[in-house]
Amino acid sequence: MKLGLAMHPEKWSDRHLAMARQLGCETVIAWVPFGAGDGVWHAEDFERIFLQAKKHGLVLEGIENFHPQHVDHVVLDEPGKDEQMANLVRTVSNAGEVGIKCFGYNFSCCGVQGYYSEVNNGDGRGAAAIKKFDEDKVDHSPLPSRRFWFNTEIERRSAVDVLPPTTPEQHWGRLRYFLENLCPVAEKYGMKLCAHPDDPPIEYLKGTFRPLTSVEGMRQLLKLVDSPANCLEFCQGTISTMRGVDVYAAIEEFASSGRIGYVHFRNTSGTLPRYSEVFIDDGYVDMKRTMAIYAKCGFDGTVIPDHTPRLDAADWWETGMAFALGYMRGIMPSACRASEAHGQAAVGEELLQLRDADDVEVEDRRREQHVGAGLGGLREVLHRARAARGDDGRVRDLADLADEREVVAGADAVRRLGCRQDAGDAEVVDLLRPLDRVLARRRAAAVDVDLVARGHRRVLGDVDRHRHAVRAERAHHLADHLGAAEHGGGGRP
Ligand SMILES: [Mn+2]
Repeated sequence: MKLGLAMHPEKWSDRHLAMARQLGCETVIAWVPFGAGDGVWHAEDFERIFLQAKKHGLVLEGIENFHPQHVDHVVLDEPGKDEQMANLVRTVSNAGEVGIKCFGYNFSCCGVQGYYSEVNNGDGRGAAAIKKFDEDKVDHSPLPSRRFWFNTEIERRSAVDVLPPTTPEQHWGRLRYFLENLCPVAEKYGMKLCAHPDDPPIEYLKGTFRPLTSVEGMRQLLKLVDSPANCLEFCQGTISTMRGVDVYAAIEEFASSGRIGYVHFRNTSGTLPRYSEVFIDDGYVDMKRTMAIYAKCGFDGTVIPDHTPRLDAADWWETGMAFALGYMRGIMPSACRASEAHGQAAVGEELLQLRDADDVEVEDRRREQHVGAGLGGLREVLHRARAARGDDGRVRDLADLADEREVVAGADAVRRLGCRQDAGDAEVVDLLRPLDRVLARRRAAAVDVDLVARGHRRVLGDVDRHRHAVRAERAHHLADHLGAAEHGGGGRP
């Protein structure tokens, strides 16, 4: 699991990125990072912020939300939706090119509405201002067309029209159209398209149907289009306000399914019909218990703080995020804090180095893939090691922790090997020794041998392929050399 921070474009800065790393974050999520532009977000833009995050030791793990002007015709089923859809495919593909792993979205006509008291109410702890919701106080009058999604003012939309009502059939149909077009391209890049549940989770708001207001709705979404890219932006805060929800069971179900892209980690005072968004340690949900469930289920994505009450601080957002991140870091089982993310960060770094090099060749690209697959195998081993832990996330057996470290060391070794053209056979064997040790220990303990062996075999297979490539290259050089000598040249061509 990785600790991360989401940043709105006005907060995206070197200073805040440095702050995120200092507070223990390993990843960062960029919230609607760019303007509407020409209707597409481009790879150069994604790359620019990816590199900026990297400069601070952070991986840009995800983008949260499309620009409202890139998606409004699709969500509202209006003329121009096909052109928008084609552009969305390009945007997702461009993000995939840069290696961004999650793309969050909120497929909602009117977004977040109905919170009646956000500032200066003093109803939170120590008279902090908090967001409050009461179903009886919601204004259901239709929303001006201009204020599509999240209260965003869209100039080019009509100032006089209102958003028409929608039925469940209409809305699910639009969502299917959206996912059927986007999932294939996201899948190609191993990217997860992550749906945020409808906040507040009431079925109809301002006449428009909202599909993701219950656990059943989220299940239905995942069944709507059968693709590993069809995932959730698991807003624990919103989910914990759903009517009659068992938030712990919901986490267990979705985290086990592998369909959570990343988590919004937030607490609330209760469920519908009325609740408030209290401090992370002040709500009805046992946050430590929820964190342990993600860990137990092998969730290895990013967990970010979500909203914060307004504190009496020079910068309430910064202070609120720092408080939540410290709390989250404190309750995150230590064994699943860093290791894997470091591996991923390192791989990301290599990709960048390779891309930056002038002479990136096909063989380099192929080697990247092999190393990536090898790391996939190691991750599987790590998951199993973690699954052997207790519900409280504590390591049951010290040997597990030792194994984990060795697997990480093995991953590093394989990664280094991937960077080196000239690694010899002896060196390869040497580099894989940590994995052999894990395998031997697991065999002795008769635990998960098959799985560890499978991961191990995958790594060996990758290394083998790499070795053949190196050998072939050497043979080629040698032949060239001999050929040159035979013809009296003596030197290398
Ligand atoms: Mn959220």
